[in-house]
Amino acid sequence: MADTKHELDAADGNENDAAKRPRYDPNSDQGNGDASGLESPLSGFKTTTVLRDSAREKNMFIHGKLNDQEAVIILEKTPIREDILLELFRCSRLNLDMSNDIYRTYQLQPPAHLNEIKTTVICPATEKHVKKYQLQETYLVEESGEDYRSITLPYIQSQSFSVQWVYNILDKKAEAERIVYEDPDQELGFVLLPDFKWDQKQLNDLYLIAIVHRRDIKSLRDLNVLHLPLLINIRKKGEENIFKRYGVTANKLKVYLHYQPSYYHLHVHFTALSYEAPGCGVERAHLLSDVIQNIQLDYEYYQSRSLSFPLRADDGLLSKFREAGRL
Ligand code: G7M
Repeated sequence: MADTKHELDAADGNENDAAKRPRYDPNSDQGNGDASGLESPLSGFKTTTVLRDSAREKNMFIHGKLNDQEAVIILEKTPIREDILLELFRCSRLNLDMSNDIYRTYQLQPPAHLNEIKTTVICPATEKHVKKYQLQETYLVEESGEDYRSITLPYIQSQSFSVQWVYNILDKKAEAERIVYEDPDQELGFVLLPDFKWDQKQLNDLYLIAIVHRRDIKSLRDLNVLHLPLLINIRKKGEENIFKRYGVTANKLKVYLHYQPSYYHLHVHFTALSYEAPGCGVERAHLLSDVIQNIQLDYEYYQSRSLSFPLRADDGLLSKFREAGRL
């Protein structure tokens, strides 16, 4: 565990270095900066609407305008870490709320650096981003191989999110300092790095993604026997390197692909086994080990089998399934 702690501290160090850069520019690929001593880059943000919030998950998704551009901001309170407890109890102010017999409740006001809110900014945000974070009714769709070719594929070719952020990672134009491991082989290789949902401060919500170097595989649907070496390589080296860096063994990991994914460039999710990450339910997540075995049993499993997935009420793909009489 000592190693793990060391690595997490090291990761923090990298983030702090990055945070020393002077000014946040919402349009720059670097996209991060330290607000200390400078006007907050978010001070001009004007809220249009709160798309979603959860008291239980302690997060809020907000749509608004940042410097006249459409933006989505995600605010999320992060878990309390054991390693900050000493400082938290020593250095915070305590305001008593109420006292009754042996019971007392307080408002504890920690020093600013122990009271951070993880903040994700998407700017300029497209209408699709806004919809993605809005609370919506969802419907389960069962897509046959033929449905994929005649309905889904033409739709995603015309509509899907840009994967520029993925190419920036592969080309080392963004997040290069966050890469945990890279296998540079252009056929079998991939880049493993923290998902931007993970702040890397604790292991219980560990979340990394492996992004393949190949640019011709959109999703699970494209995978066949020719891709087995790639998938086996990702599983083996992904697990090995997560163990090396974080001390988390393969039997404490959930390794899976989303179908449908949000971004149509093949990537694999590695999360802590006990962490209920968004999108890890049976209606969307496909365990990598199942995917490998299914293809070993039937080389064209993912071209021929029906796959089910949820679609939101306002998703254009749902309308396409309706128009085709498939709902
Ligand atoms: O499988 P699906 O397409 O739904 O998942 C994509 C994953 O990529 C999600 O878990 C996102 O949190 C993650 N992600 C999305 N973006 C835009 C970024 C990014 O810019 N950097 C990193 N590191 N992860 C991202």
